[in-house]
Amino acid sequence: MQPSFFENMPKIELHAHLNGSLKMDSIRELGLQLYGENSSDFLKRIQEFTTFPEEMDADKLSKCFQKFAFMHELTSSRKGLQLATQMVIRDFARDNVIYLELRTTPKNNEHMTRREYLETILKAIQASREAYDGIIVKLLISIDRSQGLDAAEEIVNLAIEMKSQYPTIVRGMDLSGNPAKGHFKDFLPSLEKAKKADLHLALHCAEIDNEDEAQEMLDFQFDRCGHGTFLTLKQMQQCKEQNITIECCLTSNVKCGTVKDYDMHHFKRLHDNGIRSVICTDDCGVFDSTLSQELAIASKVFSLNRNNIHGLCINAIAAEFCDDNEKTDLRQRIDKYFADNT
Ligand code: 6MZ
Repeated sequence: MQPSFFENMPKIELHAHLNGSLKMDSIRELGLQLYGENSSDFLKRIQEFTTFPEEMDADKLSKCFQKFAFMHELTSSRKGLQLATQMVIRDFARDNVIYLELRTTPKNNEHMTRREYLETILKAIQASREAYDGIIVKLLISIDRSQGLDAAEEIVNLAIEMKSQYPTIVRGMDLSGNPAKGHFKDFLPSLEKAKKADLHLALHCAEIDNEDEAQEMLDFQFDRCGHGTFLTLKQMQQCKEQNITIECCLTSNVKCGTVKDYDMHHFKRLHDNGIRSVICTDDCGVFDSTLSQELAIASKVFSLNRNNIHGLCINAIAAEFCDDNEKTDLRQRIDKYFADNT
């Protein structure tokens, strides 16, 4: 299959962090819009943020988290955040993504409260549908495990409130942030509350080797597992039994050093064992990739044929946090593409 097959294919993205999905060109554009004449200092710093050392480094994942500070600076004002959200949606739409679940951690600073942060993004999402060719965008609200429990509690309460105000957009919650920091157990009450309020849960789990924590998470039960890199085979089977879909982010894992190389990626084990997985980008800006490229890599490295790729799309539809009418419509669009491109 040619790269154009993946580029033209209508695609579904289920694991994309808003600030990590700002592409280099969009960062430049945003810098110019925000800082105008004074943007040259800022532009000089761009290069360092998408550069990853080639050699394996045990600390690579932690270093990756330092890169986000750069984007957070750009989106610390309402204007910057609104423009960034629009640009991220635009860039996914340009890659023919027709359904996008964006996730982000609400931040508070001198310009915005966490509520205002979310409202700014929600307005930008509402405006995006017409602007970018009918793309459907949902929002998952993240708890950052490296931050405290008070922040988590405030964020869950906001998520519940925003879900009632924007029921078709706010669909679920995520637990993310540096997996070496914080403990899942501490966030249990907040996540229980989210579950009771019918928010779907897509949680980062087993991104690093911590079998006990992964087990606690699986026993808690949630809808989708971000990464799942270090799940044991038994835990993968548990995902299958519990109908948990695993969001595989190939380039992210390789660049962060949690997977040595593409051909060592756990996607293969999942695929071979019939455990439902999907291909996602994670942070397509930071990792300089696109969903089309990630699917092309998966197809090449794991020898996936057209039916396998179609199967991955069907997995993604099954795992989306949207309503059945939207799923039916997306399924028709994707099936048509495969029928027209035999
Ligand atoms: C865990 C990640 C992540 O929320 O500011 N994030 N959390 N594992 C990953 N693997 C590489 N990549 C990104 O987007 C950036 C934030 O998403 C989380 C981190 O908390 C990061 O600061 P937002 O929009």
